[in-house]
Amino acid sequence: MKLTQVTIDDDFWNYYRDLVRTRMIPYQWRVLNDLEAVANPGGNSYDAQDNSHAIRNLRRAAGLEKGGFAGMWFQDSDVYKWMEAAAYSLQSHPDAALAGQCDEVVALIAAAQEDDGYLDTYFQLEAPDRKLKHVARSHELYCMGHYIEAGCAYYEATGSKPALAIAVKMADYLAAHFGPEPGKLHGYPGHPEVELALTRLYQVTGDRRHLDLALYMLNQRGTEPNFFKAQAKTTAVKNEPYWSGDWQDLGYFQADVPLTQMPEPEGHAVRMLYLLAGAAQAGRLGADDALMAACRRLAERIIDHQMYVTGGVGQTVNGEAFTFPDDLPNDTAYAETCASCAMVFFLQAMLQAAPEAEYADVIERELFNGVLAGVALDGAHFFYVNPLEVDPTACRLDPAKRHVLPTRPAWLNCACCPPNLARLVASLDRYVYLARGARLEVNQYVGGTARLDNGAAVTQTGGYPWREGQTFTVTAPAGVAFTLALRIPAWAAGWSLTVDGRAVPPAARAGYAEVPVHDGAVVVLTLPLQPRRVHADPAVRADIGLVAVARGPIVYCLEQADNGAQLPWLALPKDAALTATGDAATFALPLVRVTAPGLRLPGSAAAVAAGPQPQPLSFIPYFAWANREVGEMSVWVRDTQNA
Ligand code: FUB
Ligand code: ZN
Repeated sequence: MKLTQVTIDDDFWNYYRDLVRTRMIPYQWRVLNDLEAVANPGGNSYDAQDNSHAIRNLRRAAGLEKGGFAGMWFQDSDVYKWMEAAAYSLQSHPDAALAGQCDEVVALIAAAQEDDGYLDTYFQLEAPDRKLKHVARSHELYCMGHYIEAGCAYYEATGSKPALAIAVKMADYLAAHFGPEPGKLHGYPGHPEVELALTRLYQVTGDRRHLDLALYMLNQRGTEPNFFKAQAKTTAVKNEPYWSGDWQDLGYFQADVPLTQMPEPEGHAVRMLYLLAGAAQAGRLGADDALMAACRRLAERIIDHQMYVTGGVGQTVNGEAFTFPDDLPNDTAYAETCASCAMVFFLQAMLQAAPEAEYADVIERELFNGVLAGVALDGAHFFYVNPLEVDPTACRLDPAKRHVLPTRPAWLNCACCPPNLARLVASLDRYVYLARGARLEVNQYVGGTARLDNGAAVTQTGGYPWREGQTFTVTAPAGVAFTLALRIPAWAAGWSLTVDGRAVPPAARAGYAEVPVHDGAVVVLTLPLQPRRVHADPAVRADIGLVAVARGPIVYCLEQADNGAQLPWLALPKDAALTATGDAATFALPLVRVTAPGLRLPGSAAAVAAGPQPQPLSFIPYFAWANREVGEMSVWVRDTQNA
């Protein structure tokens, strides 16, 4: 049984998918073409200090205008991720004008690509003699990888042969320069991404050489003699104009040991996760058991010890990196939006390899929390860093918190996150179902319809994540029967199921409730959505004595706008009832708040004698924070004995 089509029609996700289609894609197009005033020269270094110039760089590389390169040296990837988002959007909403823009971009990219397949506008415009000389830092393979993904997506959406041809030509270039053969670079990129892209190209073209190159790069990484060290001794220089400074240690690049021997996730978080995403895809497609075992082990280490309750990953601004197990500081967290996107790419590949409800749980956590927090409800402001605690004064005055912004800028100097988020939300349909044999797994609770190659269709409806009760209605040709495997989230104690109106005993196998279905079957799954308290593992020093609030998959936070200033003085007594309350008025999309009778602890020496005073607490979903006036925010609140 295979999925032939998944459509989405869901109250919650329609808001975000419409936002991507009607706001983010057009807005980002204008930004990439320098038509939006995003520059903020006086702002934090995370705000855009200048316009994007990304399309202009391509025009210049194509010889359509004169001039050099501007922006981050991997800026090409912003265009490619935009194009990938547009491709997914076209798949669900055909739009001739957008397709026309994409065709223009494809023609521009084809004109900028060199005859041998190379494309990286920074090197073409600024340093043509430095191509592939410093692969640890250069991002050439990162950019080409992002194009390959975009080219595949656009080909799948529209059948564009030119888009696919560029990708194949790039892959041929890479195969001509990397590999075990004498005379080639026995290496891999400093920023993994192309490995995942090559697996995608393999799936589109069926050409095994693409998968083999991905596997080569993945298994070569971190072996001796070390490729990065070798380039450092020969062609790489310490102070590249695009990235000066000391040689970063190999762990930053996940290149000190092979992935199969890496004990803990290490180094730059997004690189680590893209590496794992590529390894999981290549490992499953190439039946590389050692890579898959490494992916499973590292997934567990990340999920259990280096992931925030919001799904955020990457604890420190220094190297945008992992630190060590159970170190999860809330107010200096990095938790880049791209890292949450990358967790989804990685764990989806793991799920494709084998059903593992926990991975689908984490994907859900990322989607509703870590990912969505990256974009404002207007679709035109973006977080790069996603902290769990913010004091705007500290952001301004504490140099250790410069990376933590209390409000989303209109664009970012390093603009990797906005188009990453756009392409993920636009491709949400890929994450809802997986067909495996005669079993249709429902991994995400998102309304819409899944069609199967046996002629059956499953329509999912319901008010998730706000209201209980998801309904699955099956239509199927006579004689067609299959199993619906419904993920039971780990938080869903007390879940229940009815089939054709009759309650069935709730039994889950490896995290999935399995229901045999045929034409006309109606299955209703009730995942209880009463608000709950969440405590961190006691090993997490930053969260000792604190509690968070969640409801279903949504993690909540306190904001100053609802609760006043000095959030650390607020406390949630252990016996305080948590109440879910609909709020359709405050934000651009209706949501559910959680309220509780709380306490405000004495805020001055003089007030200590009076003791804690009652204060109602109002929690909003974490993804919705920073959409009103600038103020404090905290996910964790003091956990006190009963009032
Ligand atoms: O290096 C390219 C992108 O910039 C990474 O993926 C992000 O983490 C940021 O460092
Ligand atoms: Zn990013």
